[in-house]
Amino acid sequence: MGRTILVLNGPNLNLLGEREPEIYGHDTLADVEALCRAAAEPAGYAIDFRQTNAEHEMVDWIQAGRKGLAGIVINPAAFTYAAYPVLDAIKLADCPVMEVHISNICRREAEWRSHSIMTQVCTGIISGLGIHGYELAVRHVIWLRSRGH
Ligand code: CA2
Repeated sequence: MGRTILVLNGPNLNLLGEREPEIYGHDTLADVEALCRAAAEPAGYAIDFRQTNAEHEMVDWIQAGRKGLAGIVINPAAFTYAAYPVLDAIKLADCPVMEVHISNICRREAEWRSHSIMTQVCTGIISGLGIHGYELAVRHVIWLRSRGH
């Protein structure tokens, strides 16, 4: 088991903090990265933090980390709803995979945002806790590993 947690972010999250702050808050993706590092590094884990707007890149990154990672934390963003290649890649991962959404996808204005296709292949989901959800997901991976899961 490795000591790296891969934190993946899907399309448009590079704009976090610039749009719709009433839903997603004012923090940027750099703030999210700092939060993840602050949770992981004192426990002896490294964070590999990435964002992409391209589905094939997301699949490649999950595949590359298939073995040897402590865990994956993923906010699939709009890939959540229809990106079956990403779902298949997650299914093949050999480590815990935590799905994170900044907003509560079950109480959004658009009904389609409630139905994640990813949850069925993830270890768990955190949704609606803002960027704190990323920190909790990182801590959960570490907690699982400390108990030999
Ligand atoms: O709540 C989340 O974290 C989401 O995964 C964000 C996705 C959205 O499609 C999901 O339904 C929920 C991406 C939202 C659009 O991108 C933005 C990025 C920054 C600021 C505003 C929107």
